[in-house]
Amino acid sequence: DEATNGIVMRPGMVLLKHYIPLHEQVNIVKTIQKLGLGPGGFYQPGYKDGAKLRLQMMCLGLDWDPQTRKYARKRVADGNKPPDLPPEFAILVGKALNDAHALIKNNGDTNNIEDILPTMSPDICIVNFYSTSGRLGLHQDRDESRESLVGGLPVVSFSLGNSAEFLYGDQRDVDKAGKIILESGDVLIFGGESRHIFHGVSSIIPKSTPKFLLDHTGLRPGRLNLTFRKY
Ligand code: AKG
Repeated sequence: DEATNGIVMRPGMVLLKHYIPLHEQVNIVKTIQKLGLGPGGFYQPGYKDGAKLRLQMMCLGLDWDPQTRKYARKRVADGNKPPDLPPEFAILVGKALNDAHALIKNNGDTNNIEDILPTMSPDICIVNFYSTSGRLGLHQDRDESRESLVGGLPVVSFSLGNSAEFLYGDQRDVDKAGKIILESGDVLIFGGESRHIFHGVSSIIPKSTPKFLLDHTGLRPGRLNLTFRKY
């Protein structure tokens, strides 16, 4: 789709701006709100040293545990099974990857598109909710299967609600990191040679949720982020 407003940020890293239509954002938020209140829903996880993450988390498909850094069928903290990944979410991820491929080709890259940004069919998703004081330190996503990581299968991230200042770079160094603003409806993809970038959220921008989304969901002040992956 030529109309997709996207930016190829690095090889394998694509930002699709305002990609998810508002009515679709409403549907996603409502689904997350419903799942988030059920068993396996939102909780505030902690690290091994006892510190709490500055966000609420819910996993879909498989549980990811910040203490062991492993995926499992059940959450260690309470034995709950994570909700299944809604199929309509996976369809949106496939569509975003197709549009990212079109964008890369339009930019004139003649290499095999699957080498630059492999296709990925998600089976897991980590959902984070950041209140306006939420944040997440620079880290790599490297707990998926060996095949997924070695194959450079992308992480596909949906941003909803308040905007966030998002950092990314080759090192765990805030001063050397690039900075972008992720707004509600943006989709960020990092795969191929960008699969192992360090990334994190340095701040949430208050009162930046689109009014339509607030009015139709009653979303609490803050930001929802969904990162889809293939285990
Ligand atoms: C993660 O879940 O691994 C993230 O890095 C989330 C990033 C974000 O909230 O944009």
